Amino acid sequence: MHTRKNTASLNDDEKRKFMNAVLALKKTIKPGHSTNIYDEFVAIHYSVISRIGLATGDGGHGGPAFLAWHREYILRFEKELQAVDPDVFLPYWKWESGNADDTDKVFTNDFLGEMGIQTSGYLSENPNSQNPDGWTVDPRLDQGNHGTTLVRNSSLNTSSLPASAVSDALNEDNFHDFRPDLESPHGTVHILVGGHMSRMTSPNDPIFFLHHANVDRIWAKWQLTHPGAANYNPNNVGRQGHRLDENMWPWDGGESDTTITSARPLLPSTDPSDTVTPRDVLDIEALDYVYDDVAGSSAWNTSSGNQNGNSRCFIATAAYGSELEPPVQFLREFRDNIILKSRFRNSFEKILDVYYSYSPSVANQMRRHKLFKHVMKYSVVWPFVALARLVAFLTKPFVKKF
Ligand SMILES: [Cu+2]
Repeated sequence: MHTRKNTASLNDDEKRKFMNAVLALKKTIKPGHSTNIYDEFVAIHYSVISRIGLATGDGGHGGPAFLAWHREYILRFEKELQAVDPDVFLPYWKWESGNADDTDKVFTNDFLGEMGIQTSGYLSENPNSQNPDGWTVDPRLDQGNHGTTLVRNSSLNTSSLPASAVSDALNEDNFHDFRPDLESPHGTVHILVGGHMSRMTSPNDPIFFLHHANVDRIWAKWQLTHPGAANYNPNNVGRQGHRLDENMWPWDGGESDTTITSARPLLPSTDPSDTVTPRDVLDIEALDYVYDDVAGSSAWNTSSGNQNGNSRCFIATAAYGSELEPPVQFLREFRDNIILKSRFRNSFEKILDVYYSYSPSVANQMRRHKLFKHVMKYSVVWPFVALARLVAFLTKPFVKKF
């Protein structure tokens, strides 16, 4: 089991190892293959948009399998990175957090490179000390003709990143509403980064994989409260390859073929027995990874143990519908930065243990019964938030923080 972390929390070593593994994939051509491992991934993403055979149309976007297809796709990419260096994992770009740091720390020259044309750093076409071989985009995989030098918009307005759309999506109760509610802001982020990221050949820019790790993380978060097959594609609609038990191209045993002729010669051949359906990828823990702030479904049954404290304001989260809501984030910070750093720490931890043991079931009831949710929100959670704000205000060293 490995953990995918927020990019903003990576240390220099983790960043360097990740970028070096990405460069290794760009340099390595497997025996008998026609292009490097990295560009094979670009070719697959490009090719999924149009298929014939048993399946027609886009097998990975604009339908229920959007999330499942990309989960499998980036997991395979991560496995290739780990074949280069077993310490490497996919970091995620937490673009919905509303915190500029979460974005600014992604676009730096010691990592994925700044915005605009990549003229220095790991992804520059010009060889340099970080990347002696340079980085070029294959013209056959350049939908939109952005050129062989990797390019992005010249700047990224972090305040226009779609934060509230994600909390709205997390509030949805069924997959049929959740999936388009997440796919839409995901597309906005592609466009905001711009350049190569704005087309179906977007994996040309490695930021793609950090962006999609975050999309996958948001799905995993929603799945905490909506687990399993019952919460996938309940109406069972969609093109071939989008339903729960249908194979997803290119892991479909040859049931379909791409119509994207420029990409076809670059595709790796697939083993007919290597098939994957959406059902196969519903549970991230079964796929052997977790996110640093999504403990996995077991968190709801665990009363103690370190699941990473961040996501455990159960009742407040249920009251506000999302843990991204400011009052929930405030309570979390209040707990971590004031109470757990004060001299009351020991007694407060005992209270927390009790809270963690009973609150998931209360939170589940709140999700089921609207009236109960409202009663709890205004009679318990809201007064508690107000009280905590007062304490935070009166606790002098922390006044500025809030
Ligand atoms: Cu995609």
